[in-house]
Amino acid sequence: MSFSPNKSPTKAAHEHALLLNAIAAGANEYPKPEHVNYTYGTAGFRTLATKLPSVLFRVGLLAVLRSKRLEGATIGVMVTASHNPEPDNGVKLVDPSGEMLDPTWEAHATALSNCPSTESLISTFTTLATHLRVDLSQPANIVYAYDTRPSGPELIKALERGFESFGESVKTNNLGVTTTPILHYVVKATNDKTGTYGEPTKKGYNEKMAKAFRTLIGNRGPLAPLYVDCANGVGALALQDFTATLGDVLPINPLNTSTSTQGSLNHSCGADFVKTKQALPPSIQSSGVLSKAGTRACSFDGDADRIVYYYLHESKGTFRLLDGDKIAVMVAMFLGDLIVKAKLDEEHKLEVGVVQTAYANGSSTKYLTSRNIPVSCVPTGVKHLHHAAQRYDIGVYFEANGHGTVLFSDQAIKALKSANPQSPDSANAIKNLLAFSELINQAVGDALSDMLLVETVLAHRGWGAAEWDAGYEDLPNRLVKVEVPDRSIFVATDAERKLQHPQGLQDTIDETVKKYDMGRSFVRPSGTEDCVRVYAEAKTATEAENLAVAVTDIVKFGSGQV
Ligand code: G16
Repeated sequence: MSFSPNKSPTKAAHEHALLLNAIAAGANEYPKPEHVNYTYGTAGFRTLATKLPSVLFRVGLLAVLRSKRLEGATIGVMVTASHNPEPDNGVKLVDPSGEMLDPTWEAHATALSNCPSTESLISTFTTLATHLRVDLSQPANIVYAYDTRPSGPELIKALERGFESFGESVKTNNLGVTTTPILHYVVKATNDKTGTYGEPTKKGYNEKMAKAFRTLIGNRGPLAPLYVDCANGVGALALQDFTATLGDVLPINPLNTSTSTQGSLNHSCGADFVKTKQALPPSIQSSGVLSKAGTRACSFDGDADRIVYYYLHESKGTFRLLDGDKIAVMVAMFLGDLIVKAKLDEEHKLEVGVVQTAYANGSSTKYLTSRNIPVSCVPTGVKHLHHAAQRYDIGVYFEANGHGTVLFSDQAIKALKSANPQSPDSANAIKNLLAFSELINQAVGDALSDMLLVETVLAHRGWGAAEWDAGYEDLPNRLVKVEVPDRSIFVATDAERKLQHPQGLQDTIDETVKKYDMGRSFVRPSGTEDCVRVYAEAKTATEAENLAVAVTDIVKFGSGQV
């Protein structure tokens, strides 16, 4: 297909025809594979990398449309499949504030990706540009990055081909191989009109984190050494850069850093492995590094936006997990205490709230609510948690899987900056709260920033991992991935705590749950993997296991497998 630029009567029409020709040429180079249906899921598109080149080209087009629609504001594109295995890859868009793409645009991404031919892509693109009132003559600015997956560079070429269709109106900044949270940071910092968020570079990120951490640690350092499982992913590279900036306040021993060993990414290591298996990565188990009493370790996931901590019980030697719930509880309690110490005036009083998902362990929710900390429950996906957390003065959000952060509202920052300290103690608390707002990534969950947050709170409390763990005891739980022929028949509602479809399945689940002491279970389709997830918790490990098995059978029955 071709458009005729020379016959076009105006300069704009001429340029439009050139653009459509360029898009058509790119679309011919990156045709959509047949029989694949793409969905912009929990964290963008995610599937086997071999199925993604056409999607990347089309996401390139959409990123430019979004930036032009927002008068040239910088949009981010991250190529990663985070916790998924190495043959998968994925892509997601980042809005100018550093947050996930506006959900109303997800449908446009899905529509473009599923156009079966070059003609339908041109037609959908043109309709979108008109309906969304995009002025194509506006400039566009894009910053993009990718993780260490071997498929990354080829997919980046397809993405760039999308940008290039628009000629010189698009300015791009390729950050290269970097973590998802650093990309979010750079997007936010680039668009920050006040110029106070930080320099929009990797160096700016490292310096901002290191400065806030040093302020908060004060003369408490050097801290006890920490082992960090980098999931053989990009977190290993980011950690190396960061420690070079930080110096020896926090001695870090990186583990699982083989970013170029084929097949090693997320394989038997990383945050998702540890959380799902509730066990040490075998490499850490066999190294014996955790056997010395009081030693703590943490695991990042493949793109370093999640973190979980763990240690071995001093006398029993058993594995003890300190997951996203444990982080949220410790951090919310600590920030709450700091607010009390800050002694702010009545009209500047600040409230800490916590946002969780259905995966949050029942014990964590009970612990928070019994201490009058407001807790809200939202569907899985950082985009949902982030928005809910923005409703609090200080909103702590964490998924149990270790994905989360703490948001300080503009009012909270203003209140802290304008506060009149009543004593040296209150001045110190105010100073520390402001330093936390610098240390914690305000755009998205960030393993490195969260690690520094945890280390700071432990240092201030004078705690080791065991003291942190002592707050409450998790209810035993099990998370199961169930492969079904078509996960789209499973539709969840009520913050994903209930199944709406297939009809009748929820009643059967409810009947089953009743048979278990303190039982709770829910089922939802994954938005990142081709499976349905079953979560079960109960009073004992055996009951949690049995409940998970029973609900898994119900899911298999509902999907027509038995
Ligand atoms: C992504 C999302 C998380 C979500 C996880 C699993 O994490 O950002 O919010 O919890 O997927 O989602 P699902 O259960 O729908 O597959 P990541 O670390 O893979 O980007």
